Amino acid sequence: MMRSYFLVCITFVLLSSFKVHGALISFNDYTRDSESNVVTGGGLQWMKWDVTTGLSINQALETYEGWSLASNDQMNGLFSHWFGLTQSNELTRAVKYDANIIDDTTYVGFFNLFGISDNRSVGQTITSAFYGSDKDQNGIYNVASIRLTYAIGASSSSTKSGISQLFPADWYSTSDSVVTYGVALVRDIPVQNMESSVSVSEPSLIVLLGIGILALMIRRKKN
Ligand SMILES: [Ca+2]
Repeated sequence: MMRSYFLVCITFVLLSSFKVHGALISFNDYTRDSESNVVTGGGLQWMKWDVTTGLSINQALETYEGWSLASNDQMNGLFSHWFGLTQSNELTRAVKYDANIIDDTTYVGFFNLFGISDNRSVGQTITSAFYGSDKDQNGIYNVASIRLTYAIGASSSSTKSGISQLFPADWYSTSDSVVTYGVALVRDIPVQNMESSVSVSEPSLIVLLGIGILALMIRRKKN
């Protein structure tokens, strides 16, 4: 009886400590714990784009306290790091088309980290998010979009080609929402973040140790 209770305790502790630590998804200097919606990279944290799918900029900012809309510069930084793209002006549409995409794995890596906001398009893989600084102050913002012209996992390689683009420039208001677009939310990397992955597991370890000692004591008493 005591032994089965002990086993249940151990299992519970082990399960709860595993829940905190999922696998670390890492690509192109960006990382995300598989249990988390937060991507860390380029000196920033990004909310996965599919978390805010269908929300307007206003709704996303209301829902996620402490987060702000990614600026033009921040989105430019992300796109130039991942895809070698820059958009210098709010009103300029930066488009790059790769008829023979060199490296699909970069796209797939991005989707794995940032999620796929568009699960409606068949035969292609798209993720999109609102962002912008509204430098021309007309109340209209931008959307970034990354698209593979085939579905991830598709076996046909003959049609493989990729497009990545920021489009259209200066197009959506803060109350507009699109069922296949997310909102690019960013925040500074929390100071305690570096230590949290270590400190979170400590209480579980202590509990585990305590249970172990308790089990030993019980065993000793029986003997
Ligand atoms: Ca604008």
